[in-house]
Amino acid sequence: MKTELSAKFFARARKSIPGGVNSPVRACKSVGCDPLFVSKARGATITDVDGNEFIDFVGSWGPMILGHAHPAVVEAVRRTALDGTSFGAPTPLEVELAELVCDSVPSLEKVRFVNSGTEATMSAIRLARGYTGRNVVVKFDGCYHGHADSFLVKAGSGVITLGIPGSPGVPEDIVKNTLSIPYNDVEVLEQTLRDPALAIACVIVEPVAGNMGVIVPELDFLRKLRELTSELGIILIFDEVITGFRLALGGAQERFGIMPDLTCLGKIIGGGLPVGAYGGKKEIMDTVAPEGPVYQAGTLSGNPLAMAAGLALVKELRKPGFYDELEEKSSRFAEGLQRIADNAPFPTALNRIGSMMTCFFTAGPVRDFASAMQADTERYGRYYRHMLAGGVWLAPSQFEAAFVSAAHDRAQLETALNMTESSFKKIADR
Ligand code: KE4
Repeated sequence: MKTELSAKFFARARKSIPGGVNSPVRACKSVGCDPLFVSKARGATITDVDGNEFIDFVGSWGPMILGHAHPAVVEAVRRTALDGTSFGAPTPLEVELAELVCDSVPSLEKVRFVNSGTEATMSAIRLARGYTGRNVVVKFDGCYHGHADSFLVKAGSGVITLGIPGSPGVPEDIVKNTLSIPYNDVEVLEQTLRDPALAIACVIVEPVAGNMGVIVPELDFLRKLRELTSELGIILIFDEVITGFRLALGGAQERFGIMPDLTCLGKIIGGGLPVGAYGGKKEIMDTVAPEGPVYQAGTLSGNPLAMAAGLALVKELRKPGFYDELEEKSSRFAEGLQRIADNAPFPTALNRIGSMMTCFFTAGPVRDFASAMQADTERYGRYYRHMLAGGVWLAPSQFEAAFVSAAHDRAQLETALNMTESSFKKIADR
């Protein structure tokens, strides 16, 4: 595979951008190769600057549920841009998208748009602290909620991928208000939430973990979490930046029938443009400025291009049968993966829900951070490189999700399965 142009861009990039990338996990450090630079993408195909084409299972880390460059999304952005790109004033587009998002996500009565998932979660915990007057935030080991100071405690995604303990620059007196406990552990959850010494403002959880690889909650875990937070007056925040509009139109909360007090969204609702959102019960959201005293702001929040892209995308998701078709395609693909994994001469564990999945290179069950960390990341690196050479674009980390989109066709999914089977044979030694 020719990679000369990517190599040249990477060398240039490293002179002007830290690590040559604008987000650490893209540097491909944990999978033992240099990043390829992308020139374009359409549907489920991504093309690098050297002209190599790949079947894409990263989907820009989640937003591309329709596939890349969907005509409705592209036309909406093109048309909107002709009338200006940002005004710093309200537009009808953000009202329409807010109404559509609140109509789609069961627990949302009001929503505020921001520019990233990190801004959404950062704002949601500030709101929870402002609303309750308490400071402690409880999160779960291996969950990642973006890079705001309060979250960089035993976080997932790039933090575990790079094996960094947290991050320098996060003051101890911030971290002391963040408690991280094991995912799927009801006993520790109850002990923690009932601890009278803790003034807990909120619990924030990925209702399906996507940042230590995919880990599905055991149903009593979310149910107990909702029961305890309701009983103790603790705000329950579902971080649905990945699962929102991914697992169902109404996200994980619709799929599991468990309603949080606040929800954080991102990725899909921007159609690939920078959008995040946080929302929930009116009584809580009306504490946000200018309605209430909890301050949060953003120059580009509600950006018309991003709103137009999000509107076009969400309207496609609301068409009858969209999720049934995606589920059918994803489960057929996962069954094929499972058959390959079952015959692999090394331990594997496939976790899948809806169109998000992770094949862990360790014996299952993978149900929390500790079991995920048993994965053989060196073997994953070899798997990644074989798949890339074979034309399949995976997340450059064992601790991320692979996504099936509406654009993946049968032939592409079959090709990916065949490539997986052949890659497994090549990495079977040691
Ligand atoms: P952003 O600030 O990256 O838009 O969103 C942060 C975030 C919040 N919550 C969840 C559940 C998330 O998964 C994320 C970001 N996801 C990672 C990949 N799993 C982004 C990829 C990257 O950091 O480059």
